[in-house]
Amino acid sequence: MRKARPKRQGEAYRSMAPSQGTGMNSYANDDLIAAVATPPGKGALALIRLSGKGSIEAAAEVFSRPEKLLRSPGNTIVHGWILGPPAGEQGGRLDEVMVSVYRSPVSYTGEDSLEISCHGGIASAAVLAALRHSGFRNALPGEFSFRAFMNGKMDLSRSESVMELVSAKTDRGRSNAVGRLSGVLEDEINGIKKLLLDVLAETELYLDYSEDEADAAAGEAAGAFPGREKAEEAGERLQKLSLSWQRERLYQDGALAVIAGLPNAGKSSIFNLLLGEERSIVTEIPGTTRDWIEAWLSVEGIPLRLIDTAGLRDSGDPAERLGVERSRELLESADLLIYVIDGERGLREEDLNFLHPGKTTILLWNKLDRAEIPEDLKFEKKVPLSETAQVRKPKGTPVRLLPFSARTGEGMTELLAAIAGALRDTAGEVAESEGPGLGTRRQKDLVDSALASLNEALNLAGQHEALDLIAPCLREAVNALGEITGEVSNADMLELMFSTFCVGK
Ligand SMILES: Nc1nc2c(ncn2[C@@H]2O[C@H](COP(=O)(O)OP(=O)(O)OP(=O)(O)O)[C@@H](O)[C@H]2O)c(=O)[nH]1
Ligand SMILES: [Mg+2]
Repeated sequence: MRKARPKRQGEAYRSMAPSQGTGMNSYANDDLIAAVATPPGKGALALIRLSGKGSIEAAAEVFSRPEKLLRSPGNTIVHGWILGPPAGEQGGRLDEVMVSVYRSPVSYTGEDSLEISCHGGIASAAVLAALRHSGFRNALPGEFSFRAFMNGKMDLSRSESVMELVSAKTDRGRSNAVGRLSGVLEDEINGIKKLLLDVLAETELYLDYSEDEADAAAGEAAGAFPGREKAEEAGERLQKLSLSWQRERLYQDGALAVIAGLPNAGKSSIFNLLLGEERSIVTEIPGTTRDWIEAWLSVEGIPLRLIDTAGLRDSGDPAERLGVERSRELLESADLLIYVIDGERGLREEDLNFLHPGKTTILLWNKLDRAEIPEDLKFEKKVPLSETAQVRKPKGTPVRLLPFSARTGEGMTELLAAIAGALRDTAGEVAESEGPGLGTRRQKDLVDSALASLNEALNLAGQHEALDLIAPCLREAVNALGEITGEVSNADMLELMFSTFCVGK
């Protein structure tokens, strides 16, 4: 278990000017809050979360065994019924529940809290209504996590990872978020900050000398910037963190891959094979697919939005023409193009017209079971198209030609590896590098801002500028890092951040 930070951040927050909309339900108040934390709809069980000073007493008012609840120590569970007005034939019983009791400060929010396990669907709505009657208001999105942050239970980077965790699309995305939740990023940021604070302390030591001494010190340190090595190490670590964002984003948000090609090439067959189900209609008639069809899948932990499109050709049929138009639009926005060649018919001039220079492309030679790749087309992976296919395409289009058969499944392993490889390449060389990574755009912007300030400090030092010019840059870098963990924060930023969370979190 990590130790909670001793400082109660809420005090500082509350003393700040409140944000404009100090509406009744501002985050910065001590109301009793309640929310259903499980998804809405029919379900065997639902979980209602409650928090706030006095929440156990307020919940006891609608509980069948109030004394038992009031006497319960923290981290215990009490069985009973939620009672609701108006008392009906069942003696006002609304639902049979199990109530977990947490006592401050040992709870997620740091406040007295409860979790009510009730029945799902309309039962949970009735329980929530009864709780509102006894003084709870509906929690705002992310309000439980907001209170956890305010009460020093976790830093901002870990609060953000809670949201990343519940939105993760693949196991890899989940595992990256869990790393941040367990404090990997917080530790790295604090480590870098410690280096910079050391440098700053040394710098300020020189500044604190009287003028004469300062001259002497400056003479001694001529050309030398105290703590340069530490500053450079901090710079390298910040750079690594900044680069990690592309990798993390790939695993969080995923990428768009579009399967395109001439009619009848086997696009829908390949789409179905990748999904492992017969989602898209396959026939031997060219022009079968009209509307594009999409599905999500995980390729080596990368969430991939895969789209099957209408075969590209000029058609007199208005519906097919519209389908082809959509295919072209999708092709434009794709991160990756999986272009399918009908091996039986060979590579045609039309195929080459549809290949996008500059677009990362995997070229599939499909129907390998019927036709081998002709000798003159056997070009190596990643060879610029223009050199091999003798067409007027700008050089540099990375094309990988893979032999494939949707009928036999040959080439499937290679295709999956090529998709993951191509996407990692586009996410930058560092995609596979290990170490802590950034989880949000906010963190990335702050790391970049810290890096810019630090580089400025190093530049000034390189030009032998006075230390009192360098010190403010270092301080700015330290402040930017403090914003990542939430040590330095402002009310509007916090409300904006937590409002993107889901209700009940
Ligand atoms: N022998 C063989 N036939 C294939 C292969 N892949 C697809 N086919 C056949 O080719 C025909 C067209 O396949 P589809 O997957 O519908 O092709 P498509 O590219 O989606 O076609 P449109 O939607 O019309 O653009 C079907 O009869 C498939 O069974 C393959 O690898 N080998
Ligand atoms: Mg099709």
